[in-house]
Amino acid sequence: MAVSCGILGLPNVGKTTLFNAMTQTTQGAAEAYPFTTIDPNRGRVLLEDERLEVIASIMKPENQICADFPVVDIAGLVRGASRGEGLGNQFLAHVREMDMLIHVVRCFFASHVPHVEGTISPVRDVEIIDTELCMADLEVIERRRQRLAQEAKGKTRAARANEREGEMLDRFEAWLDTGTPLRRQDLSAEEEQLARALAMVSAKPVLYAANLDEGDLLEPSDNEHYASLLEHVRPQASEVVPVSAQICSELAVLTQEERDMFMEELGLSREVLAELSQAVYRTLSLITYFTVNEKEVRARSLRAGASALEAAGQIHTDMARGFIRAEVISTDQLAEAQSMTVAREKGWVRLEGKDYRVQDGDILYIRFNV
Ligand SMILES: Nc1nc2c(ncn2[C@@H]2O[C@H](COP(=O)(O)OP(=O)(O)OP(=O)(O)O)[C@@H](O)[C@H]2O)c(=O)[nH]1
Ligand SMILES: [Mg+2]
Repeated sequence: MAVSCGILGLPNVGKTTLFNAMTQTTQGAAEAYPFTTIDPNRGRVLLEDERLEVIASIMKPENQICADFPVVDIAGLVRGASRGEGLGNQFLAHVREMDMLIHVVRCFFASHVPHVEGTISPVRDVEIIDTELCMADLEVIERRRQRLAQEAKGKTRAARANEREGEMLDRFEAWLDTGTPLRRQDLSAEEEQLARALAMVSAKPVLYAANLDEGDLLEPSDNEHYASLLEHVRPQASEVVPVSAQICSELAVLTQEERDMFMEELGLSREVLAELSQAVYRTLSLITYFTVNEKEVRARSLRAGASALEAAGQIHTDMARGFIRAEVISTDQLAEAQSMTVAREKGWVRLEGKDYRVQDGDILYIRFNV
């Protein structure tokens, strides 16, 4: 599934540092001055999954292939961006293309890294960005209204069709005027569709990455800024993941052995980047299923609630066209059986039809005929 995830936030909060960590590269320039990033950095995040190893140990394929998703490190956004301040509209154009946003919020001190607002204050920073997103959407509404009016001129049929959309735009406008992003409203299916069609930036799901000093990573809630951010976000549906972009970017380019040693030195038991990727999947409501043959075991991402037919179409269009049945077993059951033969004897390999809702951790073998 080609879902893309954009990294946004004020300048100098550690967006590029986090991008480098997530993509395990040193591709983006991360410097202690604002607007280091102008053109977006683009990369892919590999989603490590222990279940691949479990399946591989039983099925012995030649290769293991992780699921991955594209991530884009966008230029820093400042107060007034929706009016063209900073990199303004250029920045917002990139946000429009994204399916979700990781909003990096600075909680680290580092006196050598200037903050564009002068002080560390995560809640204020979140509000600045939310305001800019709302203002950008208000502008979209304005332009859309002009367009609808023009289309409808002298045509009663078009005027009537546009009326419904006009009503929805009125509701959006009233909400946005109060400074509340559309993602925090309970939108109807129709409203959600319109927000998506117009690429409303404040409607995109957000995940907060609280960027902490390395010393605070062990006990994030000891950091007062992190605590205030949590409190602020609590009434929203969004998650907050504590990270230290700096440490993660240093860890990301090490070998597994070096990484284990470094983490032990830091007293760190959590795989911070894996937690972040998992939160991305939850935010996008994605699940992981697996396909396996002699050549490879492969993790694939799918929208939660999607059918076996959709999964088949994602693997190959022929598989969807000639779909007969899906053979399904959960990773847990395969692990318990320790072989497909035993699993079959136990009746754990089920035959499912095209409407079967794929579950997280399912191993799918699609039978098809074209
Ligand atoms: N101490 C500390 N410094 C950090 C951390 N993350 C980033 N920095 C530093 O903050 C500065 C800015 O980091 P960048 O990753 O370039 O920030 P950015 O948000 O991409 O900035 P722009 O591209 O200018 O908007 C660099 O000097 C980083 O080394 C962190 O977790 N801890
Ligand atoms: Mg940057």
